[in-house]
Amino acid sequence: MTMTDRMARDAASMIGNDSGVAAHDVAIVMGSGWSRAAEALGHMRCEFRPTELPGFVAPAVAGHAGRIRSISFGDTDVLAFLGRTHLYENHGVGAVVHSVRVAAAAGCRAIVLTNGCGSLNPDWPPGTPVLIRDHINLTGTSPLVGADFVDLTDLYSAELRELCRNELGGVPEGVYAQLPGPHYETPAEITMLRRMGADLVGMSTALEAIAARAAGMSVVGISLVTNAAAGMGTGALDHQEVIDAGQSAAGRLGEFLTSIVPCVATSGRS
Ligand code: 8IG
Repeated sequence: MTMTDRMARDAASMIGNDSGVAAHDVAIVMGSGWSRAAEALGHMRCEFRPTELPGFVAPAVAGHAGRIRSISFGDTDVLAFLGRTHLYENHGVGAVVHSVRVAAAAGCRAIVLTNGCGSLNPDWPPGTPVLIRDHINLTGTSPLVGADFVDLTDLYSAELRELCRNELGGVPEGVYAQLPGPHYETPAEITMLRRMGADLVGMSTALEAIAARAAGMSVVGISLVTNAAAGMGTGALDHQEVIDAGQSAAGRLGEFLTSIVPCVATSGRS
């Protein structure tokens, strides 16, 4: 067992001890704009700061709350990560996927990865939630090392996407491109990404999805469009716009999560 695996196992056992939950069902990672939606999810059993658990690094970005919560939601035991570690923080790809590995060690069979992102589709303005159908990993790296040839053909489970679409009604699906950041794109890069087949662009999620699949979890990805991608909108991109879009969508995103978490949990149990 590697040191990172050991830290994930130790963090998971601390969560298990404090929550009294032997095995959680579903993990949710709350990205930019999503943290307030966690409040809709139900009764909080216990909460940790990242620095209280092995292997987590303290969050650096305004709008990324940085808490780990065990939540009881109906029959479902949810492990919610409010905020994430990004590749651009330079703690390495292991730190980026630590939450995912803790979720797997805590028993989660499925994970919902959320993010805020830029939109390359003029039909999807800020405030639009989009299911991730597939991704393009442009980080140049992988959370896996060695001869770990994980199949990613159906990474964002078609079955779970169908369940979510039925539950949510009319939510669009798109391809998410993960770039390393922390800078946003140039308009020329957005043109390139559109030609590659990307609909959404951001700085997270793809590496976590790969780690989740490698750990045997089902994966659901949901993006909240917080801005038009560079050159697609009217002006410059700024972080406040991202925070504002999340805050005004928080209520809807909360309903969104409460309606899909039971579906995701049920499918994870079978
Ligand atoms: I929120 O437009 C958010 N994150 N790369 N580009 C990239 N990341 C983002 C963007 C965006 N918006």
